[in-house]
Amino acid sequence: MSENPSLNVVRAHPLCAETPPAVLTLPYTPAASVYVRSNFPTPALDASHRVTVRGAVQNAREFVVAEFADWPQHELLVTMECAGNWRLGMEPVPEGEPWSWGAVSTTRWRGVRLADVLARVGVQPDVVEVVAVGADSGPRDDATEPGAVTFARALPIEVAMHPDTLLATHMDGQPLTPDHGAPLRLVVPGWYGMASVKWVAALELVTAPFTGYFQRQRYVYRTSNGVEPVTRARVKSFVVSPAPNARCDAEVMLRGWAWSGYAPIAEVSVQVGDGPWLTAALAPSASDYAWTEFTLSLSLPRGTVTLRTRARDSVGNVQPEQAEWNDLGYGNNAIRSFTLHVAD
Ligand SMILES: Nc1nc2c(c(=O)[nH]1)N[C@H]1C(S)=C(S)[C@@H](COP(=O)(O)O)O[C@H]1N2
Ligand SMILES: [Mo]
Repeated sequence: MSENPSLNVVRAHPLCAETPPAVLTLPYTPAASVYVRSNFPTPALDASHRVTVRGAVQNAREFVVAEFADWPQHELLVTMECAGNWRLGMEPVPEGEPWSWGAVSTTRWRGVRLADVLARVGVQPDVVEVVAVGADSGPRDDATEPGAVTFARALPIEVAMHPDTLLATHMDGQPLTPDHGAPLRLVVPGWYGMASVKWVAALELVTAPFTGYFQRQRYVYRTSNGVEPVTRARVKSFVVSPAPNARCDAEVMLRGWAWSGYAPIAEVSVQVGDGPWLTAALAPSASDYAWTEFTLSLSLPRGTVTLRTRARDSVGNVQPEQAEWNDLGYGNNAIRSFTLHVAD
């Protein structure tokens, strides 16, 4: 995998790999370059794989993944980001995978609605969450307790029932690859990636909040103020062209992406040096859940110039100056500064 130019490998086993910077310039990430984040070895499953739906339901039952091909299909273009993306930008760098900027991709996911599956089994009225259980497991990485854990994450019932929450069988028009969760994965648009459970083996409807390892010990914001679950993707922006650290002419067209899991992007501003914040132009976004392109033409001073971009969404979330530091290094959406070398 390490020679694969389509991905920048952060760790080979289990595979954790970033979308390379050159590929992040594209509006849609080609399938081979969609970032990968796996906690455990990839399970080998095929379309004969069965998914059990159980817990607080009228009729517990199994579905063979192949049968979903006959159900109504839904396809969505989604920007998915790992909650640990840009962990390396935190000071000091917290424990965890050393992600730079590329644990984010934008691709088309197709499959059935989770709500359609839940309708078939009948949701009992007191259900609060749907726990998606993966087919992957392994040792816990905090070493406080021995024994294996299975990847499992809970979704509030109203998010599980949302018409855009998918059980996906396809990515970019092709059946899912093993690394991306074949044959069936959740896709929860707007949420950081951990919610989009791969290799779904069971869906468990529960009447009390789930307290599994990946719900309470991992994918939580752990600070001196307590523990909060990681949920939606925080508002973020970054420039893809010219590439950070590139040489460029004084007259440049700056281009980048902005997204928020809470609401559409309302504004992106750009600062050159310590000058005023300038408002970038926003392109119409290709989907409610895909990143928004911003552009700004600038006349830069010669020499090495520092620039910053700051996005705001339509419910008022703004990128902060400083990342909110947390033990596990999630949700780093601080304003990012970068330099350009402007030719004479
Ligand atoms: N079963 C399972 N699902 C999982 C994971 C995992 O390790 N096991 N990783 C999660 C995390 S942290 C992210 S960011 C996304 C990444 O999805 P991708 O590898 O298809 O990009 O998958 C999520 N779903
Ligand atoms: Mo992640």
